[in-house]
Amino acid sequence: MSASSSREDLQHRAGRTILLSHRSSSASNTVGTVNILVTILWHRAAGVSFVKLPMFTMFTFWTMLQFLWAFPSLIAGLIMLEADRLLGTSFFTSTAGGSILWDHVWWFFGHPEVYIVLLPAFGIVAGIIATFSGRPVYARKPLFAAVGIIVLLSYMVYGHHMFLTGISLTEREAFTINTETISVPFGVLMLSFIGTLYKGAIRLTTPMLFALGSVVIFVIGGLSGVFNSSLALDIALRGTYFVVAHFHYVMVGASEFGLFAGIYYWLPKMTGRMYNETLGKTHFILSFVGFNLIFFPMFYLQDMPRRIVTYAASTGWGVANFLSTVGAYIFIPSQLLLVYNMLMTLKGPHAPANPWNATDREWTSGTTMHGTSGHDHGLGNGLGNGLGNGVSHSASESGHEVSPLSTRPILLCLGFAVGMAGLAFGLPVIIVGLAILAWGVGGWAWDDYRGKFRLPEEPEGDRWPFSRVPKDKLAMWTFLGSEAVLFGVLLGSYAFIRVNFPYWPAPGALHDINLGTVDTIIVITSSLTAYLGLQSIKAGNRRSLIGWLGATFLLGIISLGIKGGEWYLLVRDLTPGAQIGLPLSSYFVTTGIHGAHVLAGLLIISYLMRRAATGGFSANRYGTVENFNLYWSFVNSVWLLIFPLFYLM
Ligand SMILES: [Cu+2]
Repeated sequence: MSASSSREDLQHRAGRTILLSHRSSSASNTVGTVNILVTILWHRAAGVSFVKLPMFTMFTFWTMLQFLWAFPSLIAGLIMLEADRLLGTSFFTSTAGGSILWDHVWWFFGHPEVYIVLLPAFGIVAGIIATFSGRPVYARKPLFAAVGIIVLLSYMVYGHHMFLTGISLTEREAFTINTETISVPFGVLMLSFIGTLYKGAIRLTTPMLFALGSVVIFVIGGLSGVFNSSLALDIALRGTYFVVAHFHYVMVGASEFGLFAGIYYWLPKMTGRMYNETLGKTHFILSFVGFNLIFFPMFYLQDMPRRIVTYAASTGWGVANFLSTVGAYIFIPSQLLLVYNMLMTLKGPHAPANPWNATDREWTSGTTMHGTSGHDHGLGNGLGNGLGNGVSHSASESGHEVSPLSTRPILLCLGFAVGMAGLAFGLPVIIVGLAILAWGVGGWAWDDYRGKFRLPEEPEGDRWPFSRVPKDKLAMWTFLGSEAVLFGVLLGSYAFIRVNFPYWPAPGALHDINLGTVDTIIVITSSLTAYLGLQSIKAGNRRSLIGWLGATFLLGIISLGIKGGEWYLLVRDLTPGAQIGLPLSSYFVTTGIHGAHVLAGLLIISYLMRRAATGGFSANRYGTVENFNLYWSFVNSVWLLIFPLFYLM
């Protein structure tokens, strides 16, 4: 093998690994999202309504809805891209799909992603501004609604990234108007911040300086965004440094300064010690000056194209670029001050319980996060501390120390990641990955059988509007909401391809309609058997539950068998090495992902049967069977969409 071809081979492998690990990280994102959303919906302390949530948690709540509905689009896009690269499908290499299809799928994720990065930072900023103005957050209710509207609009404006891709004029006009609308809810945010500051007793501590810096930078970034959202101006500004400046003001500046504000604000909470205020303020001044010096001059480079190595002196771009370079030499090294300050804090003077005289719960509960007697319903309510609460409950109420904490999920993730890397690096790596995965899943199931995760009921908090919904059911619904987007994007891509593809095969030409019909009847029947199983256990009949689960399992196997047979016949007729046409590309990927869901369902059924056999379910305990029914009906309903679209039309 020549040197260049082995390098290409390496690049190819690296690209594949990155692609696959992106997809697995998107999948774990979904699970984490469900966790955080259900925590916020179900584990609020008594009296904490949505509007009374701590600012960071409130903003995180909305951001999680963006995670939930934006990431599946990225996952679907990456699945199609992988299929193109590894299996020879032609989603993005054909003219009927191509780069426009990729743009749609990518930007449906990509625009919300900007707010996914920005909004949590603004949640931190909102809380900090209130604390250091000594005033409550101004206009909480409109603020809550405004963030919700931002989330909603974020899904509708993505086309402003596609003004010059050849989409129709009507689409471009619609996306211009949508995008400009988004400045209204952001205006509400700014008014809330200003209203909180107004007549406040302002203390310019390091967190407050960074919070205000974040707002100032965002205002500049946001205003420049109004120019970009105009179709006419975008045509002139596209691909220039003006866009680079806008993008960095919003994505980097506003978010990063909010993040820094949060680090300083909660360092005393996290470590129990105070950081050095003078160093913190120096860090702020250097960062603020450095950042603006890097990116503000770029607003003047409206004729300098992006992604060029060098340019002639006659262009006149030299001065602005020189200033940017100076700014970078100030901004980047000054971050070492933050690292140094954080390390020094570990040895710093002890912090009082509430050094900021803040009114949020994480400060007023009188404990620190690293302490052991934690009922921190403030910050922790949103992120992670729900678990900590669980520990203290189970330890105090069961009398002996049984921790529900488990390392198994981490093993599962590790195994999954290694296995995925194996797809690029060869069979031995896959085997190691699968072994770790099996160890993680097996151990997890074993812990579950031993009742490790059974926790006592928590005291009733504010669960509106889900007071009557068990939390695992809520989690299942949330998860299915995200799955609906995944299949929605796959079927949307089908529709896009179908509209643009010139010679779609007639019904019956590719797929056997009779076989599809038989399969559909089996699928519907399996929904019925699963439902009868649920009814049996509700009536307390465990044997009957096992019987119906067995029947469901069998029907699932038969359905997968039929699809396997259909796949075999289709693959047999393909020319080896040739690209797979769009109709079959779409069919293989959509039914493949659906089949994977059926397979996961079969695994769940075998788990349920085992648990039923060991007495895990009864007339008052059948929640898991009910959740499986939800999942199974969802997967089967998706088939009821796939069947007519691919077989009958
Ligand atoms: Cu955008």
